[in-house]
Amino acid sequence: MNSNNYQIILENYPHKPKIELVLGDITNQKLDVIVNAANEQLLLGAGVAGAIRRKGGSQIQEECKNIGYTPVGEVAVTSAGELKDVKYIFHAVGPKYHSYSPNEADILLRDTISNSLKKLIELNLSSIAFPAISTGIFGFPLKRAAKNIIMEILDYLTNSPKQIHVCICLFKEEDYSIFYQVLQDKLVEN
Ligand code: AR6
Repeated sequence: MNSNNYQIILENYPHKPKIELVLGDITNQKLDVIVNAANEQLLLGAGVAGAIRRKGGSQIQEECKNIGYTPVGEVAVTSAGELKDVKYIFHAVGPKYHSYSPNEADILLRDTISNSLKKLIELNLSSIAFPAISTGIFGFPLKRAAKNIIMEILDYLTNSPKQIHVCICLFKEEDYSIFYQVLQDKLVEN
């Protein structure tokens, strides 16, 4: 597989949602929402958060400061600052993998996905890009995260009230290949 972009319309789901996998930097995605892999203090550190801070400017961190503490599994919303092709940043607080039992970590990771998708609908938006939340500094094993993230997206899409476009943006070719394979497996199972 050499492509760095894969898209599929789920024809047999209500409202025919689109799922896309992209290899690249999430701050280059032109969608309504970019999801940040955040921490509970909403301090924009390294990884995805660092890229958002660099390109989005200091306003995003200021807004995060005003919101303050956000529990693991939940999502805070800010503007997209200088990221002009994006309407909002959703700061989804993923679990630190080693702070929980594996099953608890799975549930919390899935919560970040479902809470982000709920918020997308609440705000009447229709496209969103997720990074592989928790798989960098927070240490979540990549394949296990891919299964949780993709299963939660597919579960949500079976009940989605409207057509939405969900992109998962991977930073490394190896991560992209794993997500691609997990997505193919889940689509066959469903
Ligand atoms: N675009 C897309 N994916 C990226 C990018 C990017 N620009 N940069 C890294 N990744 P991480 P976490 C991938 O560490 O594990 C921060 O300090 C990366 O390869 O960003 O949830 C926060 O402030 C990995 O697969 O998020 C928190 O304190 C995935 O994105 C903490 O890290 C997530 O890596 C959150 O840790």
